[in-house]
Amino acid sequence: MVETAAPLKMKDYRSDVKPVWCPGCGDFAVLSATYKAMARLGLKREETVVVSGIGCSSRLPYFVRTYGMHTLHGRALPVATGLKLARPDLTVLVFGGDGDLFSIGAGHTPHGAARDIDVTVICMDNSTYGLTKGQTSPTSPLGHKTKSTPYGAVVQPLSPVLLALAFGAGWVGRAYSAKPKQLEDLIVAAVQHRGFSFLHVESPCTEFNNTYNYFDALVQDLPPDYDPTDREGAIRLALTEERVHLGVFFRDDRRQDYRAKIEAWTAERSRPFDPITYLQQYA
Ligand SMILES: Cc1ncc(C[n+]2csc(CCOP(=O)(O)OP(=O)(O)O)c2C)c(N)n1
Ligand code: SF4
Ligand SMILES: [Mg+2]
Repeated sequence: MVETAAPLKMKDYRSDVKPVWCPGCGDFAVLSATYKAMARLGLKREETVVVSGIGCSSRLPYFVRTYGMHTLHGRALPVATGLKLARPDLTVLVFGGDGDLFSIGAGHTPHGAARDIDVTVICMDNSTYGLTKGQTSPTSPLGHKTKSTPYGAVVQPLSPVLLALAFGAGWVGRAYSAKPKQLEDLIVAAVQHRGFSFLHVESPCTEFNNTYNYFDALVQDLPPDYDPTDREGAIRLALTEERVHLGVFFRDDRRQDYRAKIEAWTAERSRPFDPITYLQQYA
Protein backbone atom coordinates (compact mmCIF):
# COMPACT_ATOMS: atom_id res chain seq x y z
CA MET A 1 0.00 0.00 0.00
CA VAL A 2 2.04 2.98 -1.25
CA GLU A 3 0.51 6.45 -1.16
CA THR A 4 0.44 8.85 -4.10
CA ALA A 5 1.17 12.54 -3.51
CA ALA A 6 -2.46 13.60 -4.17
CA PRO A 7 -4.36 14.40 -0.96
CA LEU A 8 -6.77 11.66 0.02
CA LYS A 9 -10.51 12.22 0.21
CA MET A 10 -13.01 10.74 2.65
CA LYS A 11 -13.92 7.96 0.19
CA ASP A 12 -10.27 6.88 -0.04
CA TYR A 13 -10.41 5.67 3.56
CA ARG A 14 -13.50 3.52 2.93
CA SER A 15 -12.72 -0.19 2.54
CA ASP A 16 -14.60 -2.62 0.30
CA VAL A 17 -16.19 -4.28 3.34
CA LYS A 18 -19.76 -3.10 3.92
CA PRO A 19 -20.64 -2.38 7.57
CA VAL A 20 -22.92 -5.01 9.04
CA TRP A 21 -24.43 -2.72 11.67
CA CYS A 22 -28.22 -2.42 12.10
CA PRO A 23 -29.99 0.50 10.40
CA GLY A 24 -29.63 3.68 12.47
CA CYS A 25 -26.80 2.32 14.64
CA GLY A 26 -24.78 5.26 16.02
CA ASP A 27 -21.59 3.53 14.94
CA PHE A 28 -22.23 4.52 11.30
CA ALA A 29 -21.79 8.17 12.29
CA VAL A 30 -18.53 7.39 14.10
CA LEU A 31 -17.21 5.59 11.04
CA SER A 32 -18.20 8.37 8.67
CA ALA A 33 -16.72 11.05 10.96
CA THR A 34 -13.54 8.97 11.15
CA TYR A 35 -13.17 8.92 7.35
CA LYS A 36 -13.68 12.68 7.22
CA ALA A 37 -11.29 13.32 10.10
CA MET A 38 -8.62 11.14 8.47
CA ALA A 39 -8.94 13.10 5.20
CA ARG A 40 -8.74 16.41 7.07
CA LEU A 41 -5.68 15.25 8.99
CA GLY A 42 -4.10 14.03 5.74
CA LEU A 43 -3.32 10.67 7.33
CA LYS A 44 -1.32 8.34 5.14
CA ARG A 45 -3.08 5.01 4.95
CA GLU A 46 0.13 3.02 5.22
CA GLU A 47 1.09 4.93 8.37
CA THR A 48 -2.25 4.59 10.15
CA VAL A 49 -3.48 1.68 12.26
CA VAL A 50 -6.98 1.24 13.63
CA VAL A 51 -7.07 -1.18 16.57
CA SER A 52 -10.15 -2.59 18.27
CA GLY A 53 -11.29 -5.24 20.73
CA ILE A 54 -14.53 -7.21 20.30
CA GLY A 55 -18.08 -5.89 19.96
CA CYS A 56 -20.30 -4.35 17.29
CA SER A 57 -18.28 -1.14 17.60
CA SER A 58 -15.02 -3.08 17.44
CA ARG A 59 -15.81 -4.22 13.90
CA LEU A 60 -14.84 -0.75 12.73
CA PRO A 61 -11.30 -1.58 11.46
CA TYR A 62 -12.78 -3.81 8.71
CA PHE A 63 -14.46 -0.79 7.18
CA VAL A 64 -11.39 1.46 7.03
CA ARG A 65 -8.76 1.25 4.30
CA THR A 66 -5.74 1.59 6.59
CA TYR A 67 -3.95 -1.09 8.54
CA GLY A 68 -6.18 -2.53 11.23
CA MET A 69 -6.18 -5.03 14.08
CA HIS A 70 -9.35 -6.64 15.44
CA THR A 71 -7.87 -8.07 18.62
CA LEU A 72 -9.32 -9.74 21.74
CA HIS A 73 -12.19 -8.47 23.89
CA GLY A 74 -10.82 -5.69 26.11
CA ARG A 75 -7.28 -5.97 24.78
CA ALA A 76 -7.09 -3.26 22.14
CA LEU A 77 -5.11 -0.88 24.33
CA PRO A 78 -2.23 -3.24 25.19
CA VAL A 79 -1.89 -4.06 21.48
CA ALA A 80 -2.02 -0.38 20.51
CA THR A 81 0.52 0.49 23.22
CA GLY A 82 3.02 -2.09 21.95
CA LEU A 83 2.45 -0.99 18.38
CA LYS A 84 3.03 2.69 19.13
CA LEU A 85 6.15 1.93 21.19
CA ALA A 86 7.60 -0.19 18.39
CA ARG A 87 6.54 2.18 15.59
CA PRO A 88 6.24 5.74 16.96
CA ASP A 89 5.90 7.06 13.41
CA LEU A 90 2.44 5.48 13.05
CA THR A 91 -0.87 7.15 13.91
CA VAL A 92 -2.71 4.71 16.15
CA LEU A 93 -6.44 4.88 16.86
CA VAL A 94 -8.26 2.56 19.26
CA PHE A 95 -11.99 1.94 18.90
CA GLY A 96 -13.98 0.06 21.52
CA GLY A 97 -17.37 -0.20 23.14
CA ASP A 98 -18.40 0.63 26.70
CA GLY A 99 -18.03 -3.07 27.51
CA ASP A 100 -14.71 -3.43 25.77
CA LEU A 101 -13.08 -0.42 27.44
CA PHE A 102 -14.91 -0.27 30.80
CA SER A 103 -15.86 -3.87 31.56
CA ILE A 104 -13.43 -6.59 30.47
CA GLY A 105 -10.83 -4.04 29.33
CA ALA A 106 -11.27 -1.67 32.26
CA GLY A 107 -7.91 -2.69 33.72
CA HIS A 108 -6.08 -1.28 30.70
CA THR A 109 -7.78 2.10 30.31
CA PRO A 110 -6.23 3.74 33.43
CA HIS A 111 -2.76 2.49 32.54
CA GLY A 112 -3.10 3.70 28.96
CA ALA A 113 -3.94 7.17 30.27
CA ALA A 114 -1.20 7.10 32.91
CA ARG A 115 1.50 5.97 30.47
CA ASP A 116 0.43 8.73 28.10
CA ILE A 117 1.41 6.88 24.95
CA ASP A 118 0.38 8.89 21.88
CA VAL A 119 -2.77 6.97 20.91
CA THR A 120 -6.36 8.14 20.47
CA VAL A 121 -9.07 6.07 22.14
CA ILE A 122 -12.64 6.40 20.86
CA CYS A 123 -15.20 4.81 23.15
CA MET A 124 -18.44 4.09 21.25
CA ASP A 125 -20.83 3.97 24.17
CA ASN A 126 -24.30 2.52 23.67
CA SER A 127 -24.73 1.50 27.32
CA THR A 128 -25.28 -2.09 26.28
CA TYR A 129 -23.46 -5.17 25.01
CA GLY A 130 -24.75 -4.89 21.45
CA LEU A 131 -22.90 -7.82 19.90
CA THR A 132 -24.13 -10.34 22.47
CA LYS A 133 -27.72 -9.09 22.16
CA GLY A 134 -28.23 -6.38 24.69
CA GLN A 135 -27.08 -7.23 28.19
CA THR A 136 -26.56 -4.48 30.78
CA SER A 137 -23.15 -2.81 30.49
CA PRO A 138 -21.07 -0.73 32.93
CA THR A 139 -22.61 2.49 31.59
CA SER A 140 -26.24 1.31 31.62
CA PRO A 141 -28.39 3.55 33.83
CA LEU A 142 -29.93 2.42 37.11
CA GLY A 143 -33.14 0.51 36.50
CA HIS A 144 -32.08 -0.56 32.98
CA LYS A 145 -34.05 -3.74 32.17
CA THR A 146 -32.45 -6.40 29.99
CA LYS A 147 -32.29 -10.20 29.94
CA SER A 148 -29.31 -9.98 32.31
CA THR A 149 -31.10 -7.55 34.66
CA PRO A 150 -34.82 -8.43 34.34
CA TYR A 151 -35.74 -6.37 37.43
CA GLY A 152 -33.62 -3.39 36.36
CA ALA A 153 -29.92 -2.60 36.87
CA VAL A 154 -29.02 -1.92 40.49
CA VAL A 155 -25.38 -1.03 39.87
CA GLN A 156 -24.35 2.62 39.64
CA PRO A 157 -23.25 3.38 36.03
CA LEU A 158 -19.63 4.34 35.38
CA SER A 159 -18.88 7.65 33.69
CA PRO A 160 -16.19 7.21 31.00
CA VAL A 161 -15.44 10.96 30.90
CA LEU A 162 -15.09 11.20 34.66
CA LEU A 163 -12.83 8.15 34.73
CA ALA A 164 -10.62 9.35 31.87
CA LEU A 165 -10.18 12.66 33.69
CA ALA A 166 -9.41 10.92 36.95
CA PHE A 167 -6.95 8.55 35.24
CA GLY A 168 -4.98 11.61 34.13
CA ALA A 169 -5.65 11.55 30.38
CA GLY A 170 -4.11 14.59 28.67
CA TRP A 171 -7.10 15.13 26.36
CA VAL A 172 -10.71 14.19 27.16
CA GLY A 173 -13.81 14.99 25.10
CA ARG A 174 -17.36 13.87 24.47
CA ALA A 175 -19.36 13.69 21.24
CA TYR A 176 -22.73 12.34 20.11
CA SER A 177 -23.38 10.29 16.97
CA ALA A 178 -26.35 12.49 16.05
CA LYS A 179 -24.05 15.56 15.94
CA PRO A 180 -21.69 14.36 13.17
CA LYS A 181 -19.82 17.59 12.41
CA GLN A 182 -18.87 18.10 16.05
CA LEU A 183 -17.94 14.42 16.27
CA GLU A 184 -15.61 14.83 13.28
CA ASP A 185 -14.04 17.99 14.76
CA LEU A 186 -13.45 16.21 18.06
CA ILE A 187 -11.82 13.21 16.36
CA VAL A 188 -9.48 15.62 14.54
CA ALA A 189 -8.61 17.40 17.81
CA ALA A 190 -8.11 14.12 19.69
CA VAL A 191 -5.70 12.77 17.06
CA GLN A 192 -3.82 16.08 16.94
CA HIS A 193 -3.19 15.93 20.69
CA ARG A 194 0.28 14.52 21.38
CA GLY A 195 -0.23 11.86 24.04
CA PHE A 196 -3.17 9.74 25.21
CA SER A 197 -6.47 11.23 24.10
CA PHE A 198 -9.88 9.87 25.04
CA LEU A 199 -13.08 10.64 23.15
CA HIS A 200 -16.34 9.39 24.63
CA VAL A 201 -19.07 9.08 21.99
CA GLU A 202 -22.70 8.55 22.93
CA SER A 203 -23.49 6.13 20.09
CA PRO A 204 -26.99 4.65 20.46
CA CYS A 205 -27.84 1.03 19.68
CA THR A 206 -31.12 1.10 17.76
CA GLU A 207 -31.63 -2.62 18.26
CA PHE A 208 -31.26 -3.01 22.03
CA ASN A 209 -31.00 0.45 23.61
CA ASN A 210 -32.36 3.20 21.40
CA THR A 211 -31.38 6.34 23.30
CA TYR A 212 -31.59 8.94 20.49
CA ASN A 213 -34.63 10.69 22.04
CA TYR A 214 -33.02 10.59 25.47
CA PHE A 215 -29.79 12.24 24.27
CA ASP A 216 -31.51 14.64 21.87
CA ALA A 217 -33.21 16.13 24.94
CA LEU A 218 -30.12 16.13 27.15
CA VAL A 219 -27.06 17.04 25.08
CA GLN A 220 -25.66 20.52 25.36
CA ASP A 221 -22.36 22.09 24.31
CA LEU A 222 -19.94 23.03 27.07
CA PRO A 223 -20.52 26.68 27.97
CA PRO A 224 -18.47 29.29 26.02
CA ASP A 225 -16.67 30.39 29.22
CA TYR A 226 -15.74 26.81 30.14
CA ASP A 227 -11.99 26.39 30.82
CA PRO A 228 -10.74 23.10 29.30
CA THR A 229 -7.31 23.50 30.90
CA ASP A 230 -8.69 23.07 34.44
CA ARG A 231 -8.77 19.35 35.27
CA GLU A 232 -10.39 19.86 38.69
CA GLY A 233 -13.14 21.95 37.13
CA ALA A 234 -13.67 19.30 34.47
CA ILE A 235 -13.91 16.57 37.12
CA ARG A 236 -16.38 18.65 39.15
CA LEU A 237 -18.53 19.11 36.05
CA ALA A 238 -18.36 15.43 35.08
CA LEU A 239 -19.35 14.47 38.65
CA THR A 240 -22.34 16.75 38.85
CA GLU A 241 -23.62 17.28 35.29
CA GLU A 242 -27.35 16.90 34.82
CA ARG A 243 -27.10 17.57 31.09
CA VAL A 244 -24.83 15.53 28.79
CA HIS A 245 -22.12 17.99 27.80
CA LEU A 246 -20.37 17.80 24.43
CA GLY A 247 -16.97 19.22 23.56
CA VAL A 248 -13.45 19.20 24.96
CA PHE A 249 -13.62 18.63 28.72
CA PHE A 250 -9.89 18.81 29.26
CA ARG A 251 -6.68 19.27 27.34
CA ASP A 252 -3.12 19.80 28.43
CA ASP A 253 -1.07 20.88 25.43
CA ARG A 254 2.12 21.45 27.38
CA ARG A 255 2.70 18.04 28.91
CA GLN A 256 5.31 15.66 27.56
CA ASP A 257 3.94 12.34 26.36
CA TYR A 258 5.67 9.03 27.12
CA ARG A 259 8.05 9.21 24.20
CA ALA A 260 9.08 12.82 24.85
CA LYS A 261 9.75 11.93 28.50
CA ILE A 262 11.90 8.94 27.52
CA GLU A 263 13.81 11.04 24.98
CA ALA A 264 14.44 13.79 27.56
CA TRP A 265 15.50 11.18 30.13
CA THR A 266 17.88 9.51 27.65
CA ALA A 267 19.39 12.82 26.55
CA GLU A 268 19.96 13.78 30.18
CA ARG A 269 21.75 10.51 30.93
CA SER A 270 23.85 10.49 27.78
CA ARG A 271 25.63 13.72 28.70
CA PRO A 272 29.25 13.16 29.84
CA PHE A 273 29.38 12.77 33.59
CA ASP A 274 30.86 15.84 35.28
CA PRO A 275 31.65 15.02 38.96
CA ILE A 276 32.01 18.71 39.96
CA THR A 277 28.54 19.65 38.69
CA TYR A 278 27.19 16.49 40.27
CA LEU A 279 28.69 17.27 43.68
CA GLN A 280 27.60 20.91 43.58
CA GLN A 281 23.99 19.87 44.17
CA TYR A 282 25.02 18.75 47.69
CA ALA A 283 27.03 21.90 48.47
C1 LIG B 1 -13.16 -13.02 26.71
C2 LIG B 1 -14.52 -12.75 26.16
N1 LIG B 1 -15.55 -12.62 27.00
C3 LIG B 1 -16.79 -12.37 26.52
C4 LIG B 1 -16.99 -12.24 25.19
C5 LIG B 1 -18.39 -12.01 24.67
N2 LIG B 1 -18.57 -10.65 24.23
C6 LIG B 1 -18.34 -10.29 22.95
S1 LIG B 1 -18.64 -8.68 22.66
C7 LIG B 1 -19.11 -8.44 24.27
C8 LIG B 1 -19.60 -7.13 24.77
C9 LIG B 1 -19.56 -6.06 23.75
O1 LIG B 1 -20.02 -4.85 24.29
P1 LIG B 1 -19.33 -3.49 23.91
O2 LIG B 1 -17.89 -3.55 24.10
O3 LIG B 1 -20.07 -2.43 24.64
O4 LIG B 1 -19.57 -3.40 22.33
P2 LIG B 1 -20.90 -3.18 21.49
O5 LIG B 1 -21.23 -4.52 20.92
O6 LIG B 1 -21.96 -2.70 22.40
O7 LIG B 1 -20.51 -2.18 20.47
C10 LIG B 1 -19.03 -9.63 25.01
C11 LIG B 1 -19.37 -9.73 26.43
C12 LIG B 1 -15.87 -12.38 24.33
N3 LIG B 1 -15.97 -12.24 23.02
N4 LIG B 1 -14.66 -12.63 24.85
S1 SF4 C 1 -26.90 -4.46 17.84
FE1 SF4 C 1 -26.87 -2.29 18.38
S2 SF4 C 1 -24.69 -1.74 18.48
FE2 SF4 C 1 -24.87 -3.67 17.32
S3 SF4 C 1 -24.99 -3.05 15.17
FE3 SF4 C 1 -27.10 -3.28 15.94
S4 SF4 C 1 -27.66 -1.20 16.59
FE4 SF4 C 1 -25.43 -1.23 16.42
MG1 LIG D 1 -21.65 -1.30 24.01
